[in-house]
Amino acid sequence: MNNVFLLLGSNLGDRKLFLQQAIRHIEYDIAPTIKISSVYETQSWGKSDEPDYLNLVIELQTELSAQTILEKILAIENVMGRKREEKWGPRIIDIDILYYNAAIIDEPGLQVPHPELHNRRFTLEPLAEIAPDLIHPVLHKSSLQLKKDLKDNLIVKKL
Ligand code: PH2
Ligand code: MG
Ligand code: MG
Repeated sequence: MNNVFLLLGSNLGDRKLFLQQAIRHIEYDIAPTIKISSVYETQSWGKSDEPDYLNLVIELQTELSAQTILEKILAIENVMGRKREEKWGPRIIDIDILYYNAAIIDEPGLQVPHPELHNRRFTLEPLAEIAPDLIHPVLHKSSLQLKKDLKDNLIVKKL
C-alpha cells in the first residue's frame, strides 16, 4: 500500500461544496480517505488580488501509482468543470499531490513532494494537523518543523 497526501483548494463559487464533491470523487475513483484535516480559510498565495481559498489535506492508502493518481485527479478536476485559464487564476477545484510515500519524482507535470509545499502556510497548517511527524524526504524535516520554519505569513484560519 502507498501512503498519499493530497491538498484540495477552491476559491470560486460554493467552495465548501466543491471540496466535499472532490472528496466524494476521490473516494470513488482513487481510494478511501484515511484522514481528512479541518477546512482552512486562506489568503490567496502568489496573487494577492484574488478571493480567499478554502484548503484542506487528505491522506489516502492506495495501490495506484503516482502517475495514475495524477491522471485520475485531472479527470476529476475536468468532470467538476474546472477551466484552466491563467496560472494561479481562481478555480472551483484544485487537487495537488503533496507526498507519495517518501518517493521523489521529477517528471513533466508530476513533481513529488510538491515543490512548493514547504513555502506555503495554506498547505502546512492542514498537513501538520493530520501528519505532524511526517518527514519530508528531500528536506528531512517533519511537517511541524517545516511549519515552524515558514516565512509565509499570509492569513490561514481553521474554520
Ligand atoms: N493555490 C495556488 C496558488 N495560490 N493560495 C491559497 N491560499 N490556496 C491555494 O490552494 C492556492 C493559492 C496554486 O494552485
Ligand atoms: Mg495548486
Ligand atoms: Mg494543481
